[in-house]
Amino acid sequence: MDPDATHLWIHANLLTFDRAKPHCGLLKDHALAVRGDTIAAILPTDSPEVRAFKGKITDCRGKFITPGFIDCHTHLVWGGSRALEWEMRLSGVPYAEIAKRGGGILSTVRSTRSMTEEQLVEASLPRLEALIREGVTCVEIKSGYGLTLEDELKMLRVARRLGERLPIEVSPTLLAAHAVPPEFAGRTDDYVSLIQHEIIPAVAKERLADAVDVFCETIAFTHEQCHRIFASARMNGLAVKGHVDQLSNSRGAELVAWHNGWSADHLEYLDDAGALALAKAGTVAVLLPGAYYFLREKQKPPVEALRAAGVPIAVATDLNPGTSPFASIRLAMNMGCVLYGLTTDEVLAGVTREAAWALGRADRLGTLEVGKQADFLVWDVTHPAEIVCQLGTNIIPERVFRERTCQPQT
Ligand code: DI6
Ligand code: FE
Repeated sequence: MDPDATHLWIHANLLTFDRAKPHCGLLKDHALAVRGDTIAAILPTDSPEVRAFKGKITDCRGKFITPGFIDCHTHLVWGGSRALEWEMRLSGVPYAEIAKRGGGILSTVRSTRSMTEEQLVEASLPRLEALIREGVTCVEIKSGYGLTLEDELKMLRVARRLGERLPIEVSPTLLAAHAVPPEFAGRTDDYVSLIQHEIIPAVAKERLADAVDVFCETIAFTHEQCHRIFASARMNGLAVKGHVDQLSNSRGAELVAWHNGWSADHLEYLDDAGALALAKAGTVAVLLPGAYYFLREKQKPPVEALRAAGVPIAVATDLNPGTSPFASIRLAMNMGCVLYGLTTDEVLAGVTREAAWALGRADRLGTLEVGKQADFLVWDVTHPAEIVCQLGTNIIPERVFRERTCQPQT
């Protein structure tokens, strides 16, 4: 074992998510050693090196350890509230009709534009704290409620500041192509040009985002427009991902795969050709059952086709004020099982190993492996399925983020 290891967790059931092993890569009664912010060793608890260890020891008494959870698709920075719109939807007014009356994404754009960076940080903190309490150690945060150069940069700075305020890693994503802003009504191509030639280069120059996302849909941006945006992203050294094939099949998954994207998200209308394209490119399918639930959709993503093609599947909250207003990764996992028919092993891998791939961070995050970042969770459960089935309880006695133990705040 690494002689400089400082802290050892013993008698743990480790869910390593080693791809070569079945059932989440379970290692029974093992010890996990940490040096600095890195996993230094993984050994059976009864090995001589563990017995000889002189540093700090935590006895897990058979509890489970997983990698820190990764929520790889959120829009958690926003201003205002859409609760009244939700009430209207409950009474039967469709989402598209609300948007036509000036609500929907554009209502959040108005509120978000009117707020300062500090106000947006304050408004977003409780949502991020809720994710942290449930074991999230890395979160993707999209812009997309600014829709001007200034306001998109503002949102991305808020995302960065949130990562500085709380013990969590933030992966920021530019989503300027979320909706056509009112100033560009009827001139979508001009807005796309602004994104290509001004917004993406400015974001890349200030290193404010890792990736560029789009909403590729009949009600948003066309396949062709998204292609232009992705080409600009790649020229500027940013990764690509997309909201694709959610409400119709616009061959969005193929487009993301063609650009070697990190992930294709939603995918309710994905077909076999799309699934094969994702598999070939190694693009992760990110499933978002929360939006499906809140919109009372009927069309489910083709889980069987994704499995058959060997596409890695991640699960995320899609936390946003309109279609997925909940800050709970465990509820998203539960919905993945109950609504989409995923297995508990699949959703657990979907918020660890596969979510790390979806954020281009698989070299550092997502599995328990020597050399990876020491982000992990101790779970007070007798079986991993309890993490997914039992909601609302605080069953994480210890959350370790880069070697610092941060008790989930209550
Ligand atoms: N992600 C989105 O960005 C849109 N739907 C989705 O699943 C809508 C977000 C919103 O209504 O604010
Ligand atoms: Fe989304």
